[in-house]
Amino acid sequence: MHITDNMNFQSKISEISTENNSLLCIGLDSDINKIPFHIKGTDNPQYNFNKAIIEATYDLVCAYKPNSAFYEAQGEEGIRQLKQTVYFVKENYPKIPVILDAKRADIGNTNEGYVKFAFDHLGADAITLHPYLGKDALKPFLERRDKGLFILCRTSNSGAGEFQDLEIDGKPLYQVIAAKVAKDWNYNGNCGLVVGATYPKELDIVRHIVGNIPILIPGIGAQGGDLEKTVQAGVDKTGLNALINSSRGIIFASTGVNFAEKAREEALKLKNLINKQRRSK
Ligand code: OMP
Repeated sequence: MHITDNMNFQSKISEISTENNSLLCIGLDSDINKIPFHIKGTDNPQYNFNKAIIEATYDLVCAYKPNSAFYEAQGEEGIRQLKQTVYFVKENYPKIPVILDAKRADIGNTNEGYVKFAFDHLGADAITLHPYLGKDALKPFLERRDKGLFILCRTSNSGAGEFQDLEIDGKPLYQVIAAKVAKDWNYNGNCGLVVGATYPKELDIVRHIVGNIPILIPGIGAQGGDLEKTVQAGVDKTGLNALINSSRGIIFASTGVNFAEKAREEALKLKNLINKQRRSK
């Protein structure tokens, strides 16, 4: 067991964000069809690809976020390589948390199964969750005080407002979720929210509602989110607790043999741009 296994997720994030001076989260969305040809032909292509990306960027990030979809798509081979990836980070860079992006949630006893898979089998430090079934159903997750839970609040997609903007007592649903999570669900200090970088105005509102809880912010890079506005709106008063994710924009910066080097270049560029905005807030 690593020393960091006893720390709660928010402390882990604060520690590594400070140590690496970074709010950058790299999304390990290692689509088998997009990984470089010379890696695709190896025995564990998704793992080998991830390992190279991690070795090239571990000093530039505050977290890694593999999206389960790209591993599930490869069946049991993919799941095995997802687990290998999580353990590679745990064993070599134990201070860096791994967020499993799986967007889970079901009724309570079913969630027990998801909890076991994500945290006990795969070894992830955090997971993304849907809020739709409510606090009671999410108890098996909420009770894991050693893990981080990122609840979807305002997603990055263009149709996000279809439900998330529906008003309840004059307030859009995403704001109701933000307030619920921060004030009611976070009794173990393990909750965070997901807000897309494509909605900086909404991100600003959410940050004001929730104080200093961690916000995972995808949508920079391939989805075209505005970095300057995102950083200004996303960080808390101390300039921390925003995890700004880019997946394709970094990991597929090049498909040549130099892919890891190029990923590092992109990651460094983004990390520095984030810090520049952070300082000017
Ligand atoms: P890129 O667009 O390639 O940077 O990837 C974004 C990643 O963040 C993907 O894994 C998405 O599934 C995920 N994501 C969003 O893009 N939008 C959201 O609102 C929420 C997520 C997420 O939960 O991470």
